[in-house]
Amino acid sequence: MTTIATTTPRTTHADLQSWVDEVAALTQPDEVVWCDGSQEEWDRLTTQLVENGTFVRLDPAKKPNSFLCQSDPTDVARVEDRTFIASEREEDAGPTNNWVDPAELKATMTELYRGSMRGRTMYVIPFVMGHLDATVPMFGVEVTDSAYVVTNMRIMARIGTPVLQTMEELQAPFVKGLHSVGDPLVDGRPDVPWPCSDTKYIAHFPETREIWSYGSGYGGNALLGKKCYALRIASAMARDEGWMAEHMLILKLTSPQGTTHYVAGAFPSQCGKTNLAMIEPALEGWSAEMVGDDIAWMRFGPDGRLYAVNPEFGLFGVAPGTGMHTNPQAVRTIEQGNSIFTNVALTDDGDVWWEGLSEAPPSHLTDWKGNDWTPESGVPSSHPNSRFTTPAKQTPMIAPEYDNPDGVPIDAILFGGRRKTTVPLVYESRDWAHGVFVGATLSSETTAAATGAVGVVRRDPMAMLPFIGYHAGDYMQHWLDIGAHADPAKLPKIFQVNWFRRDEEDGSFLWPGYGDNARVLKWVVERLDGTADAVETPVGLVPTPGAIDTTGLGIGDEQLAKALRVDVEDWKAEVPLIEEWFARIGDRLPAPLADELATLKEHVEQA
Ligand code: GTP
Ligand code: SPV
Ligand code: MN
Repeated sequence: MTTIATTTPRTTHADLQSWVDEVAALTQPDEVVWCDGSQEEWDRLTTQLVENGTFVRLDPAKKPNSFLCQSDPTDVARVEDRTFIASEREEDAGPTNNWVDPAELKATMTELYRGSMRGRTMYVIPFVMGHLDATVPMFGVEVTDSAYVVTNMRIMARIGTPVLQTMEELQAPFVKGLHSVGDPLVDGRPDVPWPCSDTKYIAHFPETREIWSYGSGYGGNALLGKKCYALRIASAMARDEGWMAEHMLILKLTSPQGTTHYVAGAFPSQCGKTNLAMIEPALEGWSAEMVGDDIAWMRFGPDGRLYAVNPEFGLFGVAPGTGMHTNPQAVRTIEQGNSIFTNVALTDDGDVWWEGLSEAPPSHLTDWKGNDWTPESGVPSSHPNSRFTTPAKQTPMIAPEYDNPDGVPIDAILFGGRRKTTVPLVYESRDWAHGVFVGATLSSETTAAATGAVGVVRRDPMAMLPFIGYHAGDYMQHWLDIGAHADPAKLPKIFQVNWFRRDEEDGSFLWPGYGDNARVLKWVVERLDGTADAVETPVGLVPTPGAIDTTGLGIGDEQLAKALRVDVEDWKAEVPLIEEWFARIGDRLPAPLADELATLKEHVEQA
């Protein structure tokens, strides 16, 4: 028998209490702490993290109540090859997920968890994704032995006492998230600033709505409300219940005439969601407000339209490339403090810096690995997947609708990825089924958000490849079903965008991006309103020359034409890649998508 310090019941939620007791008995922490989400708790934990060498307190005059954290250099990104969808049947995980039999995986992981919290504190974090006053609040509880996780969760989700009280009142079901860094403190060994393990598992049990995470303290591996719950588990719930859990930003746009539109955008990791969600439009008279920057939960409203909610409470944003010239809103958000910076560089005067924050780098820094750094060092000062964790509410341009549990009605969905070639700056799909095809065949170059090679083109359906909690073919079918249940006139229109196309001659970006992306958004909105021109191409509807507002744009017509061009030879080369992708989906590929592929093939052959 193992005894642990806290065995007195702490909640009247019977299922929660017995699960916490069970986990504590298995993992054997020194202490169990129930997180209340208070300021006092934050102050206590951040102070402790500073004392342990995990956090460096930044100069309060520069970043009040903010901390720098440098992770173990091996634990810096999501680990897709160690991520598992352990559904009862292998076929339900589909061809794109790693699968292990759930009983077998639980047996393996139980042995890893046995005693894994020795010498540590086990924190119990009650949280809700979305609003506590939603019609059906979406509860979760994360049990973790990482104080870093607790502090990040307090920024990223609504946590603590009010959540627990409502859970108790409702005796509500909740998603169980078990997390251990997998580094027990035994034999008097002192702690390290960033405990983790070489053995990593990010496991999901979709039928029982459970998450078991082991060995990593980083981002999407460890902040279980985010990708694990709000996408992988929630996508399985959404399939069962007729809604959608998507890797999407949500943006409110107001035209100079005062009309408002809501746009959602699915771009793979590190492909521009946060930047578009915080856009400062380069076009006079247009304004933008952020509803969400990473995840959208969409349900049909009583009027038959799709309404999106951002289930998160904070931003876990990519640091490199974030500066006053690219994303001024993000800079203003983090300047207010109350933020955690992971794997960026420390300035000599107690502030943070990363590539792209300012044009000229400081003459000396401590880099993300703790080494002296100068502009001559020849390596980046910050990890390419370094991040800021910051409260969404601090964003100056946050939309008031962010607080509405009913969400906002979506007028348009953008799919986008990083493609050096082939994919034009923007085009519109012909109808919902074609739009689902565009999403299902979305492709992008891989980024540093996940471990593994960077820059390799892969298919990333709806930017959800690493996040679909079930069979990818069934997921595509679910999108078609959503369309079939709706009045076509009320469905969002679907577009594809590509901010990352390169000039074949010199390799530079053809499109300036960032604030200038408002020009593309304007065309999208005008298409919704029926006022903008488009030409039919083999892939879809592309703006006519002149349909994109170029007032004050820094590039010439010729370059814009290159960005918009549909090159038939490129698309002839794309078709076999799509065929290969669909072959991988196998016999659960929805027939309408096979038909769409046949149509595309016909179009490019006839062009
Ligand atoms: P995750 O948080 O990983 O899901 O990423 P994200 O989709 O929110 O991407 P984010 O907005 O953080 O952008 C990732 C990188 O792409 C950053 O370095 C940005 O500076 C860069 N980026 C974003 N938008 C644009 C753009 O319009 N053009 C170019 N060239 N780069 C961009
Ligand atoms: C992503 O990789 O898409 C992210 C960062 O938003 S993480 O939370 O690590 O998943
Ligand atoms: Mn993301």
